[in-house]
Amino acid sequence: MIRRFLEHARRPVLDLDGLWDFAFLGDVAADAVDVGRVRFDDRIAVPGCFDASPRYAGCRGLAAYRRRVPLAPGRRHRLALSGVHHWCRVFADGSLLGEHVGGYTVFGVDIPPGPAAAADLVVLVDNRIDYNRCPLHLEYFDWYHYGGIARGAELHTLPDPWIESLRVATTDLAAREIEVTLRYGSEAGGAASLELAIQGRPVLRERLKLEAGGGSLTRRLRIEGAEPWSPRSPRLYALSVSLGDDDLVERVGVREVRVEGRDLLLNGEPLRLLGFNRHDAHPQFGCGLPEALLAADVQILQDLGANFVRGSHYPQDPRLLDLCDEAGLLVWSEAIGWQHTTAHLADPRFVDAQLLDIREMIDSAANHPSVILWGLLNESASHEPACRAGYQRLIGEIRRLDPTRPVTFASNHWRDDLMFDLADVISINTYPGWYVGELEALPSELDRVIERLERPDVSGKPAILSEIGAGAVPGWRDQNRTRWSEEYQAALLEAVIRHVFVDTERFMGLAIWQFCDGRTSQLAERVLRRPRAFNNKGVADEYRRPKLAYDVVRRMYRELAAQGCAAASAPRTGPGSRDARAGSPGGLV
Ligand code: ADA
Repeated sequence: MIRRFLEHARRPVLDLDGLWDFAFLGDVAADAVDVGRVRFDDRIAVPGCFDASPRYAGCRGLAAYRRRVPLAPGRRHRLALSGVHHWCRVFADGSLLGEHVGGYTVFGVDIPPGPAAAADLVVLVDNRIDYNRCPLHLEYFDWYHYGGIARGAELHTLPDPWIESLRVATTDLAAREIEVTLRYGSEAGGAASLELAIQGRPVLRERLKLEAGGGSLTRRLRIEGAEPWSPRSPRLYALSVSLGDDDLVERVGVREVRVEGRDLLLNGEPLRLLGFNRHDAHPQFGCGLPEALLAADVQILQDLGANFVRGSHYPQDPRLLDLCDEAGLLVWSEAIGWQHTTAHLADPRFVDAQLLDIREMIDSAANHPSVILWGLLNESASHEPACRAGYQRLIGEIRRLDPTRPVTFASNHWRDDLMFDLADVISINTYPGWYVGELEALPSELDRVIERLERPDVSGKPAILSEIGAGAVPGWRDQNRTRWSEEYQAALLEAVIRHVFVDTERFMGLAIWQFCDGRTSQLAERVLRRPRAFNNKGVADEYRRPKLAYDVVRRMYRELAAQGCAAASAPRTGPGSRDARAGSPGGLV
């Protein structure tokens, strides 16, 4: 399933997770493949990544997935796919239905009404790096690009009319008022009933006249007595919408996020974000993580005392966002990107692919109350005047699609960034004590960043230290406490948290790089700086086994959370929590 709950009680939806017929075709062009003649000689799991399995480890090429599905003759069907990496072409009984560029997002491909009662769905999936065909996944990025149908698949039988999309936003927190915008499809239009219910209780009933070809409608309603959503009380309400014979269930968190001066306010309370950067990655699952692992990652983040996670560096799995909604974990969701250049920002193909990624990210993630920030273009050339038009275009699209959330981008050009005026929140990536300077100089290096944040162009905005950290090869303990040792990483992160949250107060948030280790690119110039061909800056290894730094960060984050910082999550100390075993955390200072 694409979400953690059933989105439809009436619309027929077939969950296509499970084993699909599979064939790895290798270095062939998709145009040269006759999908009706592919010899499917294997089976592979969806969700998942074929190149995370031993048999296809490290393979790059074209792969074919096949699944025979029942159809309702005469009805329109939609194949919903989540996270296909990272280019695909979709067929039904050999007829081309469509193709898609970019992994990490949810998209649909329609099967037009016809007489057939069943069909062979074939998805050609390609994990080769090809800028001309897919400019979003590039080899130099500092993470490994797996291939597959990574996050799930469903087959929807659409009634007429059908619900195309649903957007929910809090419009008046005090009045507990939400705005519901529904886009619908309809072949011929005509009369249809509309009903909205909250927690099963009808709150709106109307008889509508729908436009032929489809349209949209917006309604506002109050959830009387609703408890606002927050990290301490992540209260969700089921909103059921039915239109004609179709329906859709969404979960609503009534909450408001906005910038006020140097604060990021959640329901009027200033936030202090205690967080991590997290990649979707695991050695055995690639970027196609089972729900149980997503749930475990959220539990670990809570155990660490975190209330915030940056989904670096791409749109997040809807199942993870559902888990964050339930846990009260705050999320920075960003479009895919990594150190893009002026050439990329000047290339219409790149900008168009970015616009698609942004649109699909927001369509899929905008209803999640846990998502409090939109980001894009991680560490790209925001110090180059030639990139301004690109930044304006992409940030403008984010604001057009969702004016309710603040926008930011992680800059590694804090000295000479030219785009800070376009962001609501200033986010800085910097690695003193790792890439530059020694650990002893870290506080003074951060003070230079803070001085920059006092300059008039940014002094009135919230600031997040969106990346900082050090590598530690798992298990490497070193009496010399040198770089790559667990001791060095623990000492550096202690210095970071102390300087950011005890010695100074300019940053309202910190996202440590990173939650856990993850495989990176196999490019020689990358690997030579990445022991094991992994990014080793996790406070845990790739199997989520804690390093020395884990308990250091956990103690300090929990202490900060316990100091009652606004809206910080209450770390779960349920049975079996590490507190029960490790004793209460020592003092921060
Ligand atoms: C950058 C980048 C991260 C990662 C990190 C590192 O800040 O945004 O994705 O590559 O550096 O580990 O060096």
